[in-house]
Amino acid sequence: MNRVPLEGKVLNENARLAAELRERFRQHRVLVVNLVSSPGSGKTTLLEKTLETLPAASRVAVLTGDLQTENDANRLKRYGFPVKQITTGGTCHLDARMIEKHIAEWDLSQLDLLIIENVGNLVCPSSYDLGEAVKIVLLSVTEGEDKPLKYPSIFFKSELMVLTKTDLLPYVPFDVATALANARRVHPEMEVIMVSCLAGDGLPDWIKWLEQRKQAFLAELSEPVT
Ligand SMILES: Nc1nc2c(ncn2[C@@H]2O[C@H](COP(=O)(O)OP(=O)(O)OP(=O)(O)O)[C@@H](O)[C@H]2O)c(=O)[nH]1
Ligand SMILES: [Mg+2]
Repeated sequence: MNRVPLEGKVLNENARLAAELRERFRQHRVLVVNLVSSPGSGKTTLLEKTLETLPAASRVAVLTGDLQTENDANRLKRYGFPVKQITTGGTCHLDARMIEKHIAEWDLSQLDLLIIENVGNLVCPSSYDLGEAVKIVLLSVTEGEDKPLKYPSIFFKSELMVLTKTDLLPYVPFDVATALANARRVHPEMEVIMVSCLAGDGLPDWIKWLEQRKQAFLAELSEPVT
């Protein structure tokens, strides 16, 4: 009976904290991106390829969320950048409090980019603001073209859809045009990048997108407040 009011209270508290975090990230000029997808769509693999590609002097850090295990952090730590695992226990999403706690030891003035890999889930992460500037949704070609229509909230809130595992297209009945049309039915301005982390296709486009988004973020910061 108290479920709805309690849920509302939790979300309000999260929104308050996320707004504080967003302000801190803006003050320190750190672009924060929140990667969301179903389990196994290739978030960590895309991050491995990203960290492998970025120059060693890049001021980037990663938080990665899962219910259990340090597996993803261990995969990502190999590239020499600061990485922390957030294990949520049973919770199906990250929240702003978890982000605040796990960045506490980091000096934000030493960072330009913070990438958050959310818990694999297309539903719950959509409701929890983490103070990020950008949400990015990944959809792999093995999941079906209909996912944007079935889980519209996260596709609506994401600026970019990364269509992953394109090397598998010859082996699965997945129609790219239909998937893109579905994503744009939910979010007409959706940007799309197609990547294969296995073959390397599209990875330069992804890195370029991140760089351009960083420049756009810095330009937004220098605009006068109206
Ligand atoms: N064929 C193919 N397989 C891929 C590609 N990217 C990732 N995979 C595989 O997909 C599986 C899941 O990849 P992960 O990167 O662990 O996926 P994730 O989204 O981080 O998974 P969770 O963190 O558990 O939600 C692994 O077996 C990867 O090797 C790709 O581009 N092509
Ligand atoms: Mg992962």
